[in-house]
Amino acid sequence: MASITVPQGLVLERVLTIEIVRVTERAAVNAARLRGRGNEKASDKAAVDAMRRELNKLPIDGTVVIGEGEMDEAPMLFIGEKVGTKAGPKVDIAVDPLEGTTLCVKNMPGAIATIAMAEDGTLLHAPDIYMDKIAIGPGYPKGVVDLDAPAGDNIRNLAKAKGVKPDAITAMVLDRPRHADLIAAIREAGAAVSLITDGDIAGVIHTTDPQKTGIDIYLGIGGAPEGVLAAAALRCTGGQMQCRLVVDTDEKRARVAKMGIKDPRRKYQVDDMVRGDCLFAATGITDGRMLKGVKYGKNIIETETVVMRSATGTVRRIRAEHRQLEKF
Ligand code: VTB
Repeated sequence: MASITVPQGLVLERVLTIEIVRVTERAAVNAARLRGRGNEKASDKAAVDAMRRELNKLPIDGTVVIGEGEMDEAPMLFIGEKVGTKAGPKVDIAVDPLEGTTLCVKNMPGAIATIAMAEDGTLLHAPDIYMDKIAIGPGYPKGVVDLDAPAGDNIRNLAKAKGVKPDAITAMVLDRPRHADLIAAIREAGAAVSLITDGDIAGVIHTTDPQKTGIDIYLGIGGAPEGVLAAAALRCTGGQMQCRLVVDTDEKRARVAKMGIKDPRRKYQVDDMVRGDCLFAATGITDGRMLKGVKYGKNIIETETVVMRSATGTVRRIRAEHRQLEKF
């Protein structure tokens, strides 16, 4: 019988892949109970409490580096919070227990519960400010798009590399007034714009499978924590992403410095935001393009999760039927 070999010295043991699925499943199920109820605070709290409880059962010595806020605001899962049983590897944790709070409370598509786990000291410590982002999927030559190039050039270069006309390219962008010029420039170049109201982690991940999602490129300004989580997913699947923090006030400059970032204008690539081995998982809360939302039956709860592992590039989709409902 062939034996299973586990690479020696891997900090993120394979078994943690299934363990983080449990974490996002619980957060998603708890948040989904409050779908469509219009209560942002309660929905967030439901996801955060469940995620924290599950994280604290894991055999890891974890530190939250991307969380619900800075310590002085005293939220759960604050940046710097220690999680896990300590009986395991030292890891960095990035969480967004309810990505797309508005989507959840309005019961609109695309709310997810998400987490990334990485080797100790390898995740970018990003403050909760804005970040300018550009992302494309795997299979393109390095540098085919650039955060500092005009949007039209990026669309044309991407189209050329894909072997299509710009009118066959679709760009995903957050629907915000700040993106009016960006959207106009993309359309001017001939490409289609797919607007989302929230949820740019999924937005970036869509670019990794354009054949299925119809999204070739993600562009625009969203949250920096979401940027790091998306980078963790791209580190597993391949693909390119460039980001830069939007540091436009003295207050933000101070927060960036406090996080230990020396150059606030730095252009980050995927490997600068996630430097080591990592795992990424997301469970659907509401139905979305990427994941189905939580379904409640009489004696069953169903969830769908995508989980990725950078060491092997494996992407798994896990549809779970939960029958022991007390655990939620
Ligand atoms: C961004 C985006 C997120 O909220 O943070 C956005 O990255 C907030 O942008 O995915 P606004 O301040 O313009 O609302 C999300 O869409 C959801 O958290």
